Amino acid sequence: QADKQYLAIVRDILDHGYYDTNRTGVSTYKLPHKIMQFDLSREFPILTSKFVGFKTAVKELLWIYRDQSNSVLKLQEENVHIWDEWMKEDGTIGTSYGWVVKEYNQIDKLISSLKNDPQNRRMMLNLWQIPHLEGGSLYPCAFMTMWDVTDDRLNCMLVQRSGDIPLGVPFNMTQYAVLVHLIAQVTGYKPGLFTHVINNAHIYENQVEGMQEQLRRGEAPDAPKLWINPEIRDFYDFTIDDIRLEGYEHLGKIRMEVSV
Ligand code: UFP
Repeated sequence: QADKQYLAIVRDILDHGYYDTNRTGVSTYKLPHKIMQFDLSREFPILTSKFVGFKTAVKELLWIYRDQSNSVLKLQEENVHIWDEWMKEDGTIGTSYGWVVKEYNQIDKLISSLKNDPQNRRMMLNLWQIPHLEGGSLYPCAFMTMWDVTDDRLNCMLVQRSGDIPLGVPFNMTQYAVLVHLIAQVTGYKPGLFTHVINNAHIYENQVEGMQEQLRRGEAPDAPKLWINPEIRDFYDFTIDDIRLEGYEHLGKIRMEVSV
């Protein structure tokens, strides 16, 4: 199911995408407003048509929302190097991501609202804080989640302003699905709908071949399952060892270029 929705977007961009320039200097094929929606009670959204670095994705997620230090060195200690080239002199990525989560106490406010006032319609995590954008190393891509409780289920909509469909999006969809599971567990709800909205969905022209290979592959027969340590009741107690993907069968890596 995850592969089907994802690969439908890939096919649509390759068949009908508009070719245009952008900040990086490498042109893209792009379509506006692509949306995926998953029922987390039925499936965990990770691609099987290629390998996705689940551990790395979850480590980055915990770094942003649990650790909140923005320290690139801390990520490096865990063998994650995705932020290396954006590290500032102080060893952080400035006033972005974890910094804005911490500055506005966003996780505690969300959890408290979900527990005490679940019909509140103002529940969100928002990394797009205009006065602090310039102080950060990179403007956040997946920048906002909005939360809702309906029929004892926790639903979440992720809004991503800019999505590198081959590399960024498989990573982002999986890590935010994990976040919904984590928040659901510590607030006592069952995970519900996860909707992923991508404003500018693009494939860089040097990634087209890799995407065509992935389209030819299809998907693995069995979907993996997410395991979360059921003992954890406090969001800040989660470690990478409490979150595992079981039975992840995939059709192997596909090398594709990243444009920065
Ligand atoms: N990108 C993602 N997801 C992320 C992230 C970056 O898809 O989580 F940090 C991609 C989107 C785009 C580029 O291709 O990185 C960022 O460039 P821009 O700021 O010009 O949108």
